[in-house]
Amino acid sequence: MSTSSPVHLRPTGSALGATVLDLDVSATLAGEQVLALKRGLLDNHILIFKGQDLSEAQFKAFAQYFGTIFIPPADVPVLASKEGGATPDIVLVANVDGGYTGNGELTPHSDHHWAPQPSAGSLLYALEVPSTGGETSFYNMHLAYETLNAELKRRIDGLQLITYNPFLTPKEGPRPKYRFEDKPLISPVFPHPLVRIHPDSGKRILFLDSATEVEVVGVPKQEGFELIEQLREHLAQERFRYTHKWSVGDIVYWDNQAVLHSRSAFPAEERRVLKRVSIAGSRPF
Ligand SMILES: O=C(O)CCC(=O)C(=O)O
Ligand SMILES: [Fe+2]
Repeated sequence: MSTSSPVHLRPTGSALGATVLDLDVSATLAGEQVLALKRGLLDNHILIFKGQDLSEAQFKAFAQYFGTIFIPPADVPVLASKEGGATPDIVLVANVDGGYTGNGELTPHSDHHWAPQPSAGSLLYALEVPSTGGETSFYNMHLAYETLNAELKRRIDGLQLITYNPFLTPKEGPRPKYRFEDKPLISPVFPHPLVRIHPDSGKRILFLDSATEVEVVGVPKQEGFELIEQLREHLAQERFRYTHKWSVGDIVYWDNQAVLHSRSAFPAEERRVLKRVSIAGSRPF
């Protein structure tokens, strides 16, 4: 049954994010409600829904108000890709039951950054949460861009960045954060602007993560490395961040075109079970 009560948002008070008050997203939503959520996401970059109880079909149906489900090209592996490249619509993000990502820390990243058309957004739905740790932090990358000094903005506007696919590099050993060697390319690479324009809000976004191996196109290696180090130090600041402490029934919907997210570690002997749906995006510009 559709309902047309207005959508109320309560900002987190941090650099980004708002909680959507009293909305059951298992139901068919009214058009005005969906539009209010889409606008709310543009303004706040992440939306938090509390106390949800959804079947997988209901979770997918809710997510699909915001777009079709992300499917990478067969030769661009991502989290949960199977042999041959197929991906599930719903990714089990869990340290149990055959899920992905284990219980360790995850560094700040934007999902599918290395793909030709990275996902526009992702939704995580919490089913089981640990007593401590396993918090997810989100970083406002519009604010991170806007707070750079004018000279640095001028320097990076117009640069292209290659983010190398971490699912095509060896899992063992230290992972480089910048590509110095002219290693043979083991995958198709898709340079994207280091500063992208958000396709819906028009805001400028620093489109760089914290730790994946990257390379600034056409810039000498040492200079590119130092530039990226400087930007990574800048973006990690507390003032750009909101940290979500999960409760069972929470859904967080974030805009991969505007934020990074990271996760703190949690005890291996506790269960943490979330389900994720990612929404298709367009080529960054
Ligand atoms: O486990 C989390 O909190 C986040 C995992 C993650 O990066 C993702 O689901 O995209
Ligand atoms: Fe992620």
